Amino acid sequence: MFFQEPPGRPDLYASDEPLHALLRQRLPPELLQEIRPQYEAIGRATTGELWDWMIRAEAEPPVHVPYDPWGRRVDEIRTSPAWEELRKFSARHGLIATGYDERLGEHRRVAQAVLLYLFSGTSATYSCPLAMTDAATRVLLDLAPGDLRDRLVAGLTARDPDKFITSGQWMTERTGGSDVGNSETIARPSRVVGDERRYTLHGVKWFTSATTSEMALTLARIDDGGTTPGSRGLSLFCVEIAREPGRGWNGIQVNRLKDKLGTKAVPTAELTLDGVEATLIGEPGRGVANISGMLNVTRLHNAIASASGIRRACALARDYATRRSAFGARLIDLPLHQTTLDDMDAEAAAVLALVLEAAALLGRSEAGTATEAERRRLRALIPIAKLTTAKQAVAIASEALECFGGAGYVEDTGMPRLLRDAQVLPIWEGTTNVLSLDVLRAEAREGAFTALVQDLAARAERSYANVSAGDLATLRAGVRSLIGQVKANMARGEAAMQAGARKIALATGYLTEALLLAEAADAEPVAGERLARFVAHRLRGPFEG
Ligand code: MFK
Repeated sequence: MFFQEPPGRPDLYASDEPLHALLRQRLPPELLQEIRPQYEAIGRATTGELWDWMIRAEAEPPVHVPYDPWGRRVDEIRTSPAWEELRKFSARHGLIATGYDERLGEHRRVAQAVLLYLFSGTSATYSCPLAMTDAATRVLLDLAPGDLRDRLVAGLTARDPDKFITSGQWMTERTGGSDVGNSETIARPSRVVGDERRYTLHGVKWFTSATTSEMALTLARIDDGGTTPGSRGLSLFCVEIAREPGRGWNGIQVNRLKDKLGTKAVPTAELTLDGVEATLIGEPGRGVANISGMLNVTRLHNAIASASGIRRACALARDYATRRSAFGARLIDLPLHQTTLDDMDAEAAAVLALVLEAAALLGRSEAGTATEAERRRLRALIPIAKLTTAKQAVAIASEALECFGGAGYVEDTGMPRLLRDAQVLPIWEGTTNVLSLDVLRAEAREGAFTALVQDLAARAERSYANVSAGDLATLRAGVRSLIGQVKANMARGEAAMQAGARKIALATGYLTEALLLAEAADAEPVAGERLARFVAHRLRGPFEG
């Protein structure tokens, strides 16, 4: 009797050749030598404990216990022991700490991005609390009163699992997740403690991710006898969540957990804030501007999660193709299936190249070594990287399921989870359309898109080893066409610019990926083959060769 062999558990570091090449390109040899054992350890864990925790955390989703047996409101959220193991693993491997390790200078964000990239896809979306934890760290370091900063940052960046804490991000209200300016939560002044201005918060937060975190950043409208409407009335607050065992949370009620399409292990809740105490961060009325640093970090994390999910999907599909036979041959030996897998791998490499470029720019910006043009380029690249890679993550997850045939559609193979978990990536942290419009605003405010396109144009004019004349011509034509479309939209006015923003943003994302693959090809012939595949698959129309 025939039984199909399931896919194996590929080591996601050892088997990732494009990553090895990019690491050689991006990190100085001595730093790479120092950090490589961490990458190898996470790669091994993707074949072992991470994989097991991922399965267990998904199988034991969070449970909300509103009352104790005697009727007291306790609002406990119980998560799987595996979720806790993922927290400890994150601390031990410095998944947040590395991004703040000053010793690494401008390389800190690339070094960290690779850790996260290796971890994320096998983490049951523990990448979500990590994204928010990283973002909170950035905001507290940049804006928080000294006492609050000193109290929390050490925990957020701890490598010791006993000291490591995580942060939530409570931004979305019933009024919507994109148009944050309509938020209704009110902040009433309560007291001053040292250098901290404390308020009590009153309102409903409709989506709060990783709700079991020890702290959260949130927005509220200060009411000191009246409130200011719109985003100019919103201020940023830090809630330190005091949970007394068996006695609920101070001033926070959990209305219910969200029943989501995917990310089943992540505790996402609807909360009523009923007088919870919070500390003001930054100037009153600057809440939306003050969360922007946070959004840039979480959006980069989102792109990393996309790259990681894509890579895992490709690795599983390729592994399966070595085990599954049909029409008298292993799938891996069937030319059309081989082409499909190679195209997927080329796209995975392109996405990773884009993610590491954004991480490199963020690292340079934070270390103070970025030029003014690089800072502006980063401002446009982050939303473009987020929106482009998220769309690719959904497409590749879908393709990977198809590579498994019917088994890809059956829950207990674990494959459907790839697609469900990918689908959140274009939605949270700014949808494709919201981010495309963000690029327009970044251009209007600081010429961010111009800086990005100038860089692309300069890259397209270079010559590259291992890149065919035809591919280079396509890239050059792509940049010219992009500039032409932008000019045409501008000439037709604001509505046309908005209507065309998504197409422009995605085209810019794909072109950036392709030009980064060209750069990689300079050092490595096989990257030239990946570029050729990516150009044929993504940049040329269906009737072009
Ligand atoms: C694996 C990864 C996991 C990630 C897990 C995350 C789970 C958490 C789930 C969530 O929290 S999902 C909710 C996420 N929500 C969003 O991402 C919000 C999406 N909406 C936007 O981004 C809108 O564009 C925005 C709310 C910012 C629009 O609001 P406004 O009030 O119309 O903003 P406006 O006027 O454009 O900008 C206000 C200020 O912020 C300006 O500064 P100034 O006042 O100094 O001029 C802007 O320049 C600044 N700003 C806005 N966006 C910025 C920015 N600055 C830098 N970077 C940005 N991205």
